[in-house]
Amino acid sequence: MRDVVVANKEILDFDNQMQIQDDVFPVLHILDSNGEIVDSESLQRAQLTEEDFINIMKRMLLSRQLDIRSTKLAKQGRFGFFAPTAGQEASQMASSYAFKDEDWLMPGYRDIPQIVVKGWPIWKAILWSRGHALGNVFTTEEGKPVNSWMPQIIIGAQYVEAAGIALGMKKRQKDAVAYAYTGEGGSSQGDFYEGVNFAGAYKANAVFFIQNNGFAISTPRALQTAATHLAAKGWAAGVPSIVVDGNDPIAVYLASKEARAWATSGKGPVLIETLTNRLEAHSTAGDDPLRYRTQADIDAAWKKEPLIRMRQYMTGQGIWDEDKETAYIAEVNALIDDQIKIADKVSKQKISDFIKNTLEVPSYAMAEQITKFESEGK
Ligand SMILES: Cc1ncc(C[n+]2csc(CCOP(=O)(O)OP(=O)(O)O)c2C)c(N)n1
Repeated sequence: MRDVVVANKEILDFDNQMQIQDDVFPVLHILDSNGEIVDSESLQRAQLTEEDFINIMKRMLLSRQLDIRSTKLAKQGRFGFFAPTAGQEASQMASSYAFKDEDWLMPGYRDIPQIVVKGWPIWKAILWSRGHALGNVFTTEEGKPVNSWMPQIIIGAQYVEAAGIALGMKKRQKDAVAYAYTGEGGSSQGDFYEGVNFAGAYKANAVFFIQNNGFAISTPRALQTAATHLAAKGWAAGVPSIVVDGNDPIAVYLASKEARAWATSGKGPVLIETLTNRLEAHSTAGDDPLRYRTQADIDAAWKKEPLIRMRQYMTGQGIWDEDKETAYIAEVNALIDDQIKIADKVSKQKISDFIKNTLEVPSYAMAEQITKFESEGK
């Protein structure tokens, strides 16, 4: 038995406790920013085949191209809402690669690429950005359901939704999970804590991601929470929680895969904090990052972005090269061109339809508005 006097001293040593928090949340990383493997045992554990590597690389490139094209369309006024994703490709694409069609994705507004790789056509994503009702139909081109909730705009709310769906899966003994993404800002919302706590209490099949990209719009992490490790917020709910290098696709994939296995085995949820960086503006609606961060900070972050290291590693392994990348980027851009045409051909949503789509049974005031707009042909 420990000397109670020493233990009491430790308990009251607040500085020491802060240090302990640092020590218990080391960062999982496997592929460093130079494209070198720093932990070959974990690489083996990930069991990624050559095909998997190529698929993850392609998904990350698809996401980057969607980001570039969406930003351009937004500047031309041809897009609606867009939250840039550059820098978060490993955090979003390597994580979602670990999940299956039957798993339910609970995305935030920045998580459009995860829905697209689940089979949601890009033209629907474009319509969603424009606020068109058809953009909220989560089916593939062939009409098969895509297990994704609509991107959540209310920060953190998807955690509560995920907890409920995950409990349903647990009760029905499904071999599936609900996986939800929020940002580090979202991890300060009430819904976040309630969702993780509920899922933890019921040992529900959930995997929660906090994409710590450094900023909640213009507010840096250190100003919006004193928690240096957001994963600690999962510990408070008794949930295994880890911090992962969010620019390392292999580490993110391994963490996600193991979290899914844990959650489907009946042991309850897992929380993963991915350390990443939002390389662009918060959204294309007028945010200027240079008002709250320096160009030098942004330039340094671009050097650590996930595509560079994945490209270097795969090229060294002889499974990727410049020609393959150029050809794939051309293929993706041709696809995006087609998808933009499809989206542009869809007739504009009438104001009356917009109101009709808000509630299944319109309120009295809404019914009045629908009649008014319809009478004006709008
Ligand atoms: C409940 C709620 N409060 C405030 C907002 C306004 N808002 C939109 S984005 C955002 C910042 C979110 O930051 P973070 O969770 O870190 O995600 P990121 O945008 O960096 O991906 C805020 C406060 C909102 N959408 N919902």
